[in-house]
Amino acid sequence: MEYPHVHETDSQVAAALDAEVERQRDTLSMIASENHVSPAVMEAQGSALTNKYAEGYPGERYYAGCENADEVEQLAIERAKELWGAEHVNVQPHSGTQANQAVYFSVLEPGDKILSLDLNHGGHLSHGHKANFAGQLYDVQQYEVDPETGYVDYDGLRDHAESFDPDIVVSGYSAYPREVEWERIQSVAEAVDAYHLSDIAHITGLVAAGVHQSPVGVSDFVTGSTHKTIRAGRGGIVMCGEEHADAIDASVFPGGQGGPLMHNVAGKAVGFREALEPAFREYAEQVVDNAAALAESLADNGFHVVSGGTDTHLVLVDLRDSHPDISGGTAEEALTEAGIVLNGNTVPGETRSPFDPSGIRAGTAGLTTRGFGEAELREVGDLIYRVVDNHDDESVIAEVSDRVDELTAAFPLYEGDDDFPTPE
Ligand code: DSN
Repeated sequence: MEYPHVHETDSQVAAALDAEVERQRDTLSMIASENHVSPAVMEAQGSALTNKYAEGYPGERYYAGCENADEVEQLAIERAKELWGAEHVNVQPHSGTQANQAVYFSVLEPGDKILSLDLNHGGHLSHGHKANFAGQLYDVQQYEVDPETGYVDYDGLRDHAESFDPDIVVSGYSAYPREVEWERIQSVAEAVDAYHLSDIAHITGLVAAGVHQSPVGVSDFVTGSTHKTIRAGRGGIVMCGEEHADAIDASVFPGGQGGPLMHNVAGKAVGFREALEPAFREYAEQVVDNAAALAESLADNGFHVVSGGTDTHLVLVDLRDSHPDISGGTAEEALTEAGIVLNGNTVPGETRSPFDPSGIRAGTAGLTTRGFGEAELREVGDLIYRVVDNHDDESVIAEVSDRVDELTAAFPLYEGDDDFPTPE
């Protein structure tokens, strides 16, 4: 992965771009929201479509010269419909948060009520945290996971919905390791005459591959991001039934955004094309098997794994039982030094600040893209425990770092065409 023209024009940015390729190659990328897209997706994202303004939708643009933008956006839409089975798809949101914004703007008025999962229990900022526009514009109350099991407290959610009478119920999460019972939450939303938004940002790829149940056709709105487990170009997506199509489109543009980022829409189209290949289903299954192996290894080592395991691509560890004196931030720092990149994360019943929380969250989408299997993930679980348990011992960190070097060398990234097979 080389940037000869950037080198010619701007040596400072070129150096940082090169360093980023090296960083991704030489470390274990385990931030649960990240992945490594294919060179084809990268090329599309770096294409001439970055120059094009295309406000509007295919066939109905406000500017001339949109015939190629139309082609690309239409392909992205059709492929998304095939992947997720949605009646209507909007591929223009710049991110998952913008996708959620489009849904809120389409059916809520300021002051309306949102019922969503608490951020500390696995929710997302855009589900109504007070630091986000959603928490500032709307009246938000939050449900929680069961403190004993770590699973969504579905009965508590029903009681809460009956007392709060929300206008929209939000399901789908950012740090929740279990499959979501979409239909159960839909029945709660119906019982209180609320809309239901399912945000599958983290699990778009697992749902597309059929590895997880789909909320499409169950919930009123399904949003997602397109660069996590689905491994396409960066951005967001909204899916809904035909009855909401016009409102969603108007809410994305002109309601919430200006010109679409057509180069990213091209990256989405190419990534969706890749995800339609049978190999993608194998990839998604391996992501989940790898996460289960990681969870088992972390638990066997002595960590408290929230909910006792995982059904998804991610594992959440609450450090308070095994390492009460170590924060997620301290663990994150020591692990980064060893070449294992994940994030400190809040946990259910959080007692520390979100800036230095009590847990760590790790995902397997990126390592699975590199070719890691369950044996490697079990070893990575051992390495994570060793580093956290010896977070201030430089010799242990150096030893783990050497092993990370061996693992990354055995599973190369962005080095040759074999890393990312071309679809037939
Ligand atoms: N920042 C993403 C995550 O890590 O979950 C979501 O926006």
